[in-house]
Amino acid sequence: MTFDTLQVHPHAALLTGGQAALEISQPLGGIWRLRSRPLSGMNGFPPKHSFAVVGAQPLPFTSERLPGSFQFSAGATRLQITEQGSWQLWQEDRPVLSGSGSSGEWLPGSATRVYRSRLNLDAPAAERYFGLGEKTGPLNRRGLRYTFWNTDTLPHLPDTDPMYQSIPFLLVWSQGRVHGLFLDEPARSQIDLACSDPERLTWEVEGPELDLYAILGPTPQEVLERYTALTGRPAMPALWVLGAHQSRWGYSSAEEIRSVIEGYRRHALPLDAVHLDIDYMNAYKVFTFDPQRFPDPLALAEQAAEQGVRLITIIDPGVKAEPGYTTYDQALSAEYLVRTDRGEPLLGEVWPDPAVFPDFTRPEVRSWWGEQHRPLLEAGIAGIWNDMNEPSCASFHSAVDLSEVVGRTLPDSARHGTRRHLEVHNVYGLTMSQATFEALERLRPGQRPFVLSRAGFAGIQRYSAVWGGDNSSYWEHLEANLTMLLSMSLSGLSLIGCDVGGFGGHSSAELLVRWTQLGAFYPLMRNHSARGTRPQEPWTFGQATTDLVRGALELRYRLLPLLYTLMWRANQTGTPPMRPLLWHYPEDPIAASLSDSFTLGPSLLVAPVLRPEHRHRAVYFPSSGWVRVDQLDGQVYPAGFRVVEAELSTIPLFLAPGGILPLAEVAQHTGTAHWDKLTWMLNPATDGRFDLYEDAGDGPLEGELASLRIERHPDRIRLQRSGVAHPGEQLVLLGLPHGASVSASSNETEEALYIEPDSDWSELEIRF
Ligand code: MIG
Repeated sequence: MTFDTLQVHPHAALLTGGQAALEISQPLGGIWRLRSRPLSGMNGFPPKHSFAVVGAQPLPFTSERLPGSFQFSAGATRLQITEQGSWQLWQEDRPVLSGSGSSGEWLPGSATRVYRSRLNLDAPAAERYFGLGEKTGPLNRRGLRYTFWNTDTLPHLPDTDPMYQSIPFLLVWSQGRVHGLFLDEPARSQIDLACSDPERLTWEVEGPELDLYAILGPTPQEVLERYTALTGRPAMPALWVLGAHQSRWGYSSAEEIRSVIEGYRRHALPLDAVHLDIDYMNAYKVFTFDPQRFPDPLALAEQAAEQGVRLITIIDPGVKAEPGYTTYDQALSAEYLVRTDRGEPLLGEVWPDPAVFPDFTRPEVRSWWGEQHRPLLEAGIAGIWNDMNEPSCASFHSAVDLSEVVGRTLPDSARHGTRRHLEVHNVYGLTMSQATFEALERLRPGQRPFVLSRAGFAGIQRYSAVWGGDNSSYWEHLEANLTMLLSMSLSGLSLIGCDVGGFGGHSSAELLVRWTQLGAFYPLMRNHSARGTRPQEPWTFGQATTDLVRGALELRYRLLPLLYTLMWRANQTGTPPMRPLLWHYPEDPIAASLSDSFTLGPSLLVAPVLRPEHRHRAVYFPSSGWVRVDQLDGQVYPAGFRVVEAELSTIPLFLAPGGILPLAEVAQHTGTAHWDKLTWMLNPATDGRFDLYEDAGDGPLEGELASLRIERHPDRIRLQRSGVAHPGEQLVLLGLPHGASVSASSNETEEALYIEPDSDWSELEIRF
């Protein structure tokens, strides 16, 4: 290829030459977009509908022609494209990426129908690769390759690929600095991260275009802030969503739901939501209840509400093809269904059999689907769980060329309006969640929607929580899921979780305890298990286990002020609550390599026990001065690795120097996000600050902040509070020398200084 022509438009530059065209733009500050496609006629680029990008506000930049190349610059960044088509991007004169893109080649071997486009980047040995959303394998993905093709996979193993979601976003780390690459192509694609060639990163898309966004850092915070400005910030959940959820594939009558709630309350176990899996439906017909087993859903929801519990129903995309069933009849007559390449509605088999599939890529189908939720909301259902939306399809009644079916899904050639399934497969779940989210917003104004989705694409965070699908009750999955969740966090997702206790297989008492302890830090905490496995409600494991699980659930409820604030931060800035150490310590190569611990927010280090019978574990402190908070031991931890104790009753937690941890009282379920009584745990080794976000717990984001500030001097500490006051506050200061004198009532032990200030305090001084 040789680019010979540069056209400069107000917010884009177009390079053309030979058969290729490359459009360059700056859709947001700090983001360069490079869109390649084969040159067709004289007009390079037809308008594109992106399902992922919602936030572009093109910025001006300068374009110049130099000898042998073209140069584009904005602020401290500079992009150079040679006439031969190779790309170089610099930030403050440091190279960020170099490579090239080609588009619209025929894929060898599949001569008739498939295009291929290809990104080709240098992969210097010092680079590490993070992100890619829900993928198995280590946090650093260098040396591996992955496919983006949403797939229903059961069970998943350490190397299972692809999984349910496709988030084609990569975070590239190089000597403590990071940048992001987002490939906005929902068609099937494969990324090779220095696997086939140790010095190359390639990304191949089965489509005619290559639409790449290069997102500058240099910190993870900046990259994710930009990426979520582009693809949307995570929706803010209602507070109850952050409470404990209980689910099981197998709850099959109203009676059983009542007895689960009753079991929770009888054992004084906190609970906010119960999920109704497929068995609540009448013959797997979505938007119906079985009249025998669930005769009065509204009464059930009301009884649950009296116990502070909400109900969530599963909704799958497969619609039973049964004349007389309204949802089917309407979809058929309005032509809302995915079709075969010969034009008839595609008939497959999922839970309903035969089943048809709504085409959620079309806005009119989304609003029609949304309307179907009315009866569920009228029955008091609080949230919707979207499963099987890769979409999963087990077999076909329509005549289908099986060589066109990749995984358990629809054939590549199926039709979504004018698009082929191959082009939009990966956004099926995203658009289904969009339909659901927008319906809940519309039908229940003033309440924040709760949608939980299994499949997803870049942008899913705008609409939906996601969970990691069908894990198993293996210790290995406890650990593997943690790595996966941290990858998801690095990919713009915030409201995430995995099935606590494991979905497939039989959990053991100890595994359930350790999983609940770690799950207390998942933004979405749900115990879920499969039909045919041993029950997984805590009390089925006996009293001792129930007590241990209660401890973990109570910890969860104590953490709610922190979690809620972190979800609000995610909503404002895209910063995820669960952060691998690399987030705050990108310059520390050891911290950047760890995925068996993480921080919840800026300063709470969580070091879960991931192995059976282990009562100790190694913890890495990226700096000195951390203090333990799950149990107070009076120690101040130096930087580096330490082995710490971890009895079965606890999960080791540490607070960074300057760290502030707000804790609520234990509760059986959530109320509002105004915390009457708060305990602030502080590590006043250095200055610090925490802004707590509080509001009604649902509805508009019109909250207020309560701020606490630590000012550290060699011989004294000043604490200041401002904003919302709390009727009952306690301060627990850790890691201090003994013999402090405080201007408020206090109590000192070996491990901590406890202060009870007046309810209207604004400043306190602690002298040594
Ligand atoms: O074919 O609805 O991942 O959470 O319990 C299995 C039954 C379908 C898969 C989901 C799982 C759910 C199950 N579903």
